[in-house]
Amino acid sequence: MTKEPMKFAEMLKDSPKNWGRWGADDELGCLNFLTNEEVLRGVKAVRQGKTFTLGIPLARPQGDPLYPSRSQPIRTMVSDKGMYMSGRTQALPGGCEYADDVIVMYLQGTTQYDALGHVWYGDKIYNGYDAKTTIGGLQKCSIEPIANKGVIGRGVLLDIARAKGKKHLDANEPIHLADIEAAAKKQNSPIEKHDILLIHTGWLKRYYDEGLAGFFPGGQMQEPGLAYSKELVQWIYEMEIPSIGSDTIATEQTWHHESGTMIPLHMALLYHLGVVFNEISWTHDLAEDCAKDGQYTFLFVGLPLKVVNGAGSPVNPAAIK
Ligand code: UVW
Repeated sequence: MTKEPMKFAEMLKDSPKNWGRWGADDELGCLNFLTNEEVLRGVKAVRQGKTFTLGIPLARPQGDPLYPSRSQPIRTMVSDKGMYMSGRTQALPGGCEYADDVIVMYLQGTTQYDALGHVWYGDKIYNGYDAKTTIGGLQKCSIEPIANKGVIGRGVLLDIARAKGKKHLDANEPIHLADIEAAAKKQNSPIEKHDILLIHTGWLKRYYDEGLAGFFPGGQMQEPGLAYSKELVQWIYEMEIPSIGSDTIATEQTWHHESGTMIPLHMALLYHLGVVFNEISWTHDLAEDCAKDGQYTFLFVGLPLKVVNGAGSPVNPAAIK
């Protein structure tokens, strides 16, 4: 990891910023682009009624794909048949018995949304709020405003793996603007202003097919994904893209080798522009279907939980074609 935490200040000094664009009290960022008209544009993309849920299985006994510093979700039964059999719990009047369980997990520990206050450099978070507002819980730019609004609009799947003729992208493989444009052209699905982008790399399927050896080659996080460039950032800014998701943990190429930084797009897009990141989405089945019927656009519905002061939230997004 870089030893220069402020490298981003220099690297991104001319990068576009949306701070103040929607007022000094904004906590929604580019979700402000998702007006009622944009929801209707998403609804118009529904032509077949096919629904794909994009959440991954949560809290499997053998573990889930996670950012390496995060621990696995723990789900524990607090009421089950055993409680009644052992006489520690009595059935309700009438005979009703029930199962209850508790889960302890990172809010980013499964398919999830990042809050706009999730990442920053220096002393400010998105829209110029003091980074000290994150202490003890996000007083500003938590996941709650995003959850209150919902991420709903026209989605487009960009099957970068298929466009490159691969089952999955390689470790550290960058996705450039030219790759996005080539995939959109190949799929015959031009990207429109305010589209919610969903990037398919095939990387997440490696976790389930090959285990940790394939997913963390050499024990390292080396995900492929969107690669930082001024050109890509400018395009996302001009296209007014509200949200980007993918089937990787970071939604971007983990390492930007040219600058020696990690996750610079979290800074240039989420932190500077307020683009909302959705991560660890199961895009495989959707991608297979899109390749069969040629329909790569859909109504996208992403509804995180209203976690008060939360830095993120689990979600089970839906793509409805
Ligand atoms: C970090 O990269 C720190 O988190 P995430 O990928 O969940 O946004």
